Amino acid sequence: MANYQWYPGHMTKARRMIEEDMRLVDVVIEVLDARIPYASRNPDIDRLSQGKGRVVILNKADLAERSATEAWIRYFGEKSIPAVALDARKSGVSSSLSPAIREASASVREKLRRRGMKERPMRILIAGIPNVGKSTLINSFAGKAIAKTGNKPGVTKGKQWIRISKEAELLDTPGLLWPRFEDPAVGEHLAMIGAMSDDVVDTETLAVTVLGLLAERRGSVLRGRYAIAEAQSDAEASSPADNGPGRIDPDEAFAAIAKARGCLRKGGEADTEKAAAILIDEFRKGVFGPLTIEYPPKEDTAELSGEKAETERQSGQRK
Ligand SMILES: Nc1nc2c(ncn2[C@@H]2O[C@H](COP(=O)(O)OP(=O)(O)O)[C@@H](O)[C@H]2O)c(=O)[nH]1
Ligand SMILES: [Mg+2]
Repeated sequence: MANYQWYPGHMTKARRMIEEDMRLVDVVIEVLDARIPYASRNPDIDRLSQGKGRVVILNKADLAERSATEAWIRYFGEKSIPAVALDARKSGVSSSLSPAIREASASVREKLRRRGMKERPMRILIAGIPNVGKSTLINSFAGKAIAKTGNKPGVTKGKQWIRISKEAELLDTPGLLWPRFEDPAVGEHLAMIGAMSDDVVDTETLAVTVLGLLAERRGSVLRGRYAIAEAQSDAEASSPADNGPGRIDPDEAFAAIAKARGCLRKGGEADTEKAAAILIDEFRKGVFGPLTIEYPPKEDTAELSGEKAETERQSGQRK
């Protein structure tokens, strides 16, 4: 599990290492979490990977909504970055990725040709913020290919390459990137999926956020799972957004979860803190089904169903 905090020294080291690795490669495969492709994206990646072929992987696509992932693929496609949805734990990763890698490396190959250099395998770096599945992806790639090509004296001292096909080899260590810091929604979304150290976020605050998302998007599953009663009155609702049919009072919800799971303190009182932790954990495991937290900016909402368009509006995504 990711357990990191991005204090400045940490980030400086990551930046130095990735800049070093970038010099060695032709193609950068940027791994994102398909549930939060915006929050899991490094803010400096465009600058860092200038002149390189680019591929985006929307990983953990098994935990995201298919239609939203397709919208993200179109979004990156419009920026001329081939994007591929993936479950990095599954087999067949290599064949799902090869067309995108070929597409991304076309201009690099062309450049080599123009300079009169001979054909060689494209060198690839897998990069991303912690916990998006970089190591899993490398293992899936390597599982098939395995043959490490060894050090390349002079050029890539200390670096191991994994030959994945006649045309491509992969740097065996991933490039670690850092997330955005300036946007508080980013921190929240990273915390929701567990891509952030849990000791930098308050469990109950996070659980209220998760509860709000689930109430809005998976209300009946949520109620059914923990036997949470429908809110009787919304007289005490503090904002219009709380007034909808999806409204669930957090205190009542955590009490219900505690009861459903037998979380009691010594005196027999409901342990709502434990209930909050259970909710977060089950959400992260995907027990509420595939759920995308971030949609692409100004995706043509006419294409989405009314419900999804509404969801997009309500969840306050970037315009
Ligand atoms: N559901 C799901 N889990 C994944 C996927 N890829 C990786 N994981 C899990 O995500 C966690 C982090 O993966 P890891 O490869 O260590 O991420 P890294 O920090 O980017 O190297 C591990 O528990 C993986 O099993 C995926 O496509 N789907
Ligand atoms: Mg790793």
